[in-house]
Amino acid sequence: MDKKRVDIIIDESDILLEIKKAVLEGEDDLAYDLTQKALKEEIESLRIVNEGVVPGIQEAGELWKRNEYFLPDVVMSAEAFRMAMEVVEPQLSAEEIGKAGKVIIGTVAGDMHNLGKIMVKATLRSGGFEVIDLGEDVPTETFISKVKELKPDILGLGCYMTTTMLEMKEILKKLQTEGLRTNVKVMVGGVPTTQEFADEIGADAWGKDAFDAVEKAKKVLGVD
Ligand code: B12
Repeated sequence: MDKKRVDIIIDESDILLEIKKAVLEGEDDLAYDLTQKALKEEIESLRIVNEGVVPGIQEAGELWKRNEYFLPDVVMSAEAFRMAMEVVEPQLSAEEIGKAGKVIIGTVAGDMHNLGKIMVKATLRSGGFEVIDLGEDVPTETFISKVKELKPDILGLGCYMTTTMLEMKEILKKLQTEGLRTNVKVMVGGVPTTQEFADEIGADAWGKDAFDAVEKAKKVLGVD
């Protein structure tokens, strides 16, 4: 391999490492600037997300688990994650948004986590879906009324704590009793969820991560 090529590779992994560090250390402005720099240097947006932004928040989570990070540290990392994603998200958008279908997405009641949902939203858009984000801590009634009003192809539910998992079951039950269940596919995801859990509550699909979410969304709708 010639020297020039090696320099490029070293530069790319350096900046991705710097992004990871900025997210981990909750340096939101730095995370924003570095992400912009990475894009300017033509590093692929998906690499920036997968090798910089996501590992940063994952490591913050690990440190929290080991009691080396406290809640305020994770809050700062989350903000840096959000800022970096803000830069990269428009780059992920597909040319023809809405072609693949319409998705309503939201985090279930009692749960304020949204970073995973932000990623899923970005990758679904990059996969050609129109995505309407209802936000976090969304009451069951809001999911139901929005399904009635906006008639999405897919309802995406995110849940990030074991304590809020049962909200998903409630939403599915309510869709059934309101006669809406056959009109919409339901896709669930988030840390405590599994394929078994999705099957148990009668969801149509489970997404392991943001990329799997796009694949599963296309699969349940039968689009490529
Ligand atoms: C960042 C974080 C926070 C941030 C959230 C900031 C934000 N804006 O979201 C802050 C600091 C605010 C926070 C608060 C709390 N948190 Co918190 N948090 C985390 C942490 C470290 C990372 C979560 C994250 O964002 N991961 C990064 C994203 C990119 O990954 P992801 O969420 O897994 O998403 C991926 C997939 O799951 C999937 N996916 C996600 N959503 C969807 C949706 C669909 C439809 C599909 C198909 C797929 C999909 O794709 C995503 C991308 O690949 C986790 C630890 C962990 N290991 O998850 C704890 C964690 C989730 N939190 C936890 C707790 C307890 C709390 C608090 C209660 C703490 C407290 N004492 O106040 C509060 C909750 C407040 C509330 N009511 O919601 C616990 C939950 C434990 C449990 N009961 O299950 C965890 C597991 C930490 C732990 N080990 O104890 N938290």
